[in-house]
Amino acid sequence: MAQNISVPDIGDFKDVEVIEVLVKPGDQINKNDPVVTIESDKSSVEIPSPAAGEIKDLKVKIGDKVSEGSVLATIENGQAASAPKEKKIVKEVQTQEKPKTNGEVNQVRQVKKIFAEPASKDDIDPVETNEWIDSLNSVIENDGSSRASYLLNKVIDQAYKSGLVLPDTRTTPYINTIPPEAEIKSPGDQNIEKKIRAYVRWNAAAMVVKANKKSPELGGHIGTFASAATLYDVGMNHFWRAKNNKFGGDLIYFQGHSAPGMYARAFLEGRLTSKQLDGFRQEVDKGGLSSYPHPWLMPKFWQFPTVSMGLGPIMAIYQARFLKYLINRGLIKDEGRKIWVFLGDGEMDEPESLGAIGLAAREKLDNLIFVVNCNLQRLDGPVRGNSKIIQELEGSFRGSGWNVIKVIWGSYWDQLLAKDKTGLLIKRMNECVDGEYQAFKAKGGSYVREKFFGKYPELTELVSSLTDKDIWRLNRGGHDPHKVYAAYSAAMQNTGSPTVILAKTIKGYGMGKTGESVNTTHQQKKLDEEDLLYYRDRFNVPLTDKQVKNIEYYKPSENSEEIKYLKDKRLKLGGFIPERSSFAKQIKAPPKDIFDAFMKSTGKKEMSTTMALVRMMTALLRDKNVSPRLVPIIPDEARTFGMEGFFQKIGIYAHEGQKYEPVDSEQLSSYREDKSGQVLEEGINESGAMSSWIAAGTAYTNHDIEMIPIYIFYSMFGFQRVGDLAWAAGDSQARGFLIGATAGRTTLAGEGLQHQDGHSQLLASNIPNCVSYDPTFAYEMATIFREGLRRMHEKKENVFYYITAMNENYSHPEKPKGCDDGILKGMYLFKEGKNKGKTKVQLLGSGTILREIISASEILSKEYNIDADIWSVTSFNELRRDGMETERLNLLNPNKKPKKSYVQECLSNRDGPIIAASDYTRAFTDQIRPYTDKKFYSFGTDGYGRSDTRKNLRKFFEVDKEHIVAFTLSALAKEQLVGSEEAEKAIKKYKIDKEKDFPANL
Ligand SMILES: Cc1ncc(C[n+]2csc(CCOP(=O)(O)OP(=O)(O)O)c2C)c(N)n1
Ligand SMILES: [Mg+2]
Repeated sequence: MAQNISVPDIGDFKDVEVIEVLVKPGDQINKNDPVVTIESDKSSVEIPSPAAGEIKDLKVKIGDKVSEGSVLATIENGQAASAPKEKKIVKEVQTQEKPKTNGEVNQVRQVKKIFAEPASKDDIDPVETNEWIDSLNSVIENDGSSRASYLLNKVIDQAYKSGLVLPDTRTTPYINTIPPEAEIKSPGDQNIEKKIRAYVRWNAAAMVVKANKKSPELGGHIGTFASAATLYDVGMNHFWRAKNNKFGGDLIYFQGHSAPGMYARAFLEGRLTSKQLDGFRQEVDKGGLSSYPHPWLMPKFWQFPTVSMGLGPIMAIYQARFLKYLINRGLIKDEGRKIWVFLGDGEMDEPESLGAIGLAAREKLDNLIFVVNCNLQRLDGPVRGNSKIIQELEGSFRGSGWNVIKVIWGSYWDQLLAKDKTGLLIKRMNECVDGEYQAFKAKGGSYVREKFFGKYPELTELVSSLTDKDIWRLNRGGHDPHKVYAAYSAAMQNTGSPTVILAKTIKGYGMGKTGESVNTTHQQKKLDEEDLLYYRDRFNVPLTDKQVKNIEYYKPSENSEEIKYLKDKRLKLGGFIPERSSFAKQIKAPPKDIFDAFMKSTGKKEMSTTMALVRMMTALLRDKNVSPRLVPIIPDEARTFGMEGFFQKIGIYAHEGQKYEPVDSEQLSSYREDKSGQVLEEGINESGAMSSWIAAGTAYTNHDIEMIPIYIFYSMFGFQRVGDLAWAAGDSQARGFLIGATAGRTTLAGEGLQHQDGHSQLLASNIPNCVSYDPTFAYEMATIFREGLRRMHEKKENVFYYITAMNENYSHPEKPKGCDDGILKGMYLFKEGKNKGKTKVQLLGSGTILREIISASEILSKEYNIDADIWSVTSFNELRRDGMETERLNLLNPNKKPKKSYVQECLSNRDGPIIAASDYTRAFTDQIRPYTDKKFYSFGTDGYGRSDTRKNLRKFFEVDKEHIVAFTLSALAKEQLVGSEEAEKAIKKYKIDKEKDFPANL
């Protein structure tokens, strides 16, 4: 029996136009297959079939207007009822955790509520105190730790109910989280590992010192890696699994300026030669090693650019989330891969470092492990001289729901802590601040005896049998491979939350007086002979004095136990790290006909380029190759850009699915969260969205799968807000689209100064591998977008695209013949002047201002008998790049016939001066000024934006058609091509206020 397919609840919209009919009579379709696409003035959305079956009658055609209930088609053999959209079943609801008790009634005697009073500091009844502690100990012994925790939780709940002020539980005492008894022991050979570590340390320091002998300009850091060597070594020997044909590989974000340590290890592994080490920081000639991790400069080695502090942590968090996204969408296997992130304690000051830790906990990213190297120092001095960075970070991470593992004290402290029955040692550890801890390691054992242990007679007694040397040897957790191994093991086991390891170390460890734990350590890049000999002795590096003086690297023979051990460890872990590779398959660019619809005129129908783009994305979602790889990323602006149709169609990624029935569940564009959802809805979080975009744009190397991220944002909150991340994206060779929507200083009307973008194109132009466009018409957008897909995802070029999209609705003409090449190169002749007028002008426009240019040309022709050639400039940025390259080539070949830049090719044989205008600052259009001999006048929107109507704004910034006409006449008058009185008349006619100040001053 035939059933109707009708329009479901589409919210407040009525009389919405059908823009695509996707089925015909006789088609067999499945439930939820799209039947038609409808489009309001803001967004387009597909209407899915409520049932499977054969299409019988089509009741609508393109151009028809429909509302809720309108019948679209009939379907036979349909099983489900049509009209009202079925109620969605709430998916992925997790079962409620069962109570652990059998409905136990709280039988505890109720006590009188009291007003909160601070906790007493004195022990007024030590016997009672001991009874409590004994009770706890006996529960732990007899019923286990889980029961003990349960009881404590109950007691704490009761205490809160009674109004007690409880101790601050954000932090735990200043001791290791893992007690010695619970430490998992390393299976490694400590003697060999110690030697390997010594060689890596030596070679890392030597390469920095050698480079600076060549030239002090080269710089480098010794102290950072010196403090982190053990943290890296334990990971390299025991934990980090490389990518190979059986496993996707762990991803390690190395702290930027610890790079010498990674090179030094790669040297021992035989991956780098001593000549390459000699080329540290000399990157201009081939073969040198980059100063910091830069995939752009060492594309087979480094994976993640981390040296701009704060970017590593936020990018890594979104990387971990994206890994789960790929797994949950069924695009890659879950292999238990981990993401390790190495950070400086000073780096944790960056807002980006801590800014996304809430998301990591919320998304239960147990594939993520942060290791913060807490050497207590940054560049100028202590990170937190007056308090303790480890405690501060513990509080922040615990508060956000992370698993925190503190690695503060090394094994030499274990016995002292075991002997400390009264808790006085822990009290002393708790009360000391980092400024003191730093000084302890700079000033030697007797100083520590006096200043640390000496505060309490009991502690002086505790270390009375230790020599000053013994006290000096009391090590910090981050330098103790046993403690580090135990922490890494625990982090690997943890499930349900991300882990942070807070490891206490010494900056410049082993550097002696000149560089250990002193405020100037960070910039220490030279070691004199004495320092070098000290460093060699400290770590027992088998080099002669002469070799030390020559600053030779040390590498034992290939047959030595150290090299065999080190290689064997890496072999067992699947290969070397870091290494960058890609085995991703290309994505075939979609057939031309997907884009054909955009090449035609829209007739009277008006739409914005944003709408055209969203339509293109909707069409791409029907292409079976492209569809699964699209990653639409939106920071809470889907409705602004008319993308709410995606919610239903492809779902919003949510790792827990949707645990609630959305308030708008009856509507077609209902908010649908799904474990396998495709849209990354990032909330109001541009840095996070950009980090997601980078993760998706580099999936081809990090996960061997080519993805197509499309991040759409308010253009003002793009490069300006996250410029450094965009730079890192370029370094990472991310591929994908950035769409600066609601673009243009006067096109986004009514939003004001902080919203109206007049320079994002210029910011984009500074990133060498960012290709940017400011298209006006749908066919330009389609041509550019299609080429972007082809270049990036089919040809695998390491570029990314920035395209500005506007929210101004207007009709779009048909694509003029033969302009594809010009659209992509940056300009093409949109319309030629009729050559009937008395003189001629070349009008160049980009984005929405091209339309003002077109209108101005009509006035010029009709009222002033002036012909204009109209050029649509899709990219002043690309034109400039071509111009610069051509000019350089010509200067280098003075004896050859000069080549023409593309701008010259277009304009040199044309008559009249050039008038160029855009919705960006004049610097944008001015970019091509050097590449033409003609008189060049540029107009733009220099100055702060402000809220008003588009018309008023264009008048204010002097980029409306009237100003363009008047300025053109003036320019022609200057060239003596028209009389100046004509220009004067026009200025009067259009009521242009000559007294008004230059907009940039207002
Ligand atoms: C965004 C940014 N600002 C400043 C710097 C310059 N810088 C490099 S290292 C450093 C100090 C780092 O201290 P910390 O994070 O504690 O690392 P450590 O060397 O102590 O391990 C600074 C300020 C940078 N690399 N990035
Ligand atoms: Mg530090």
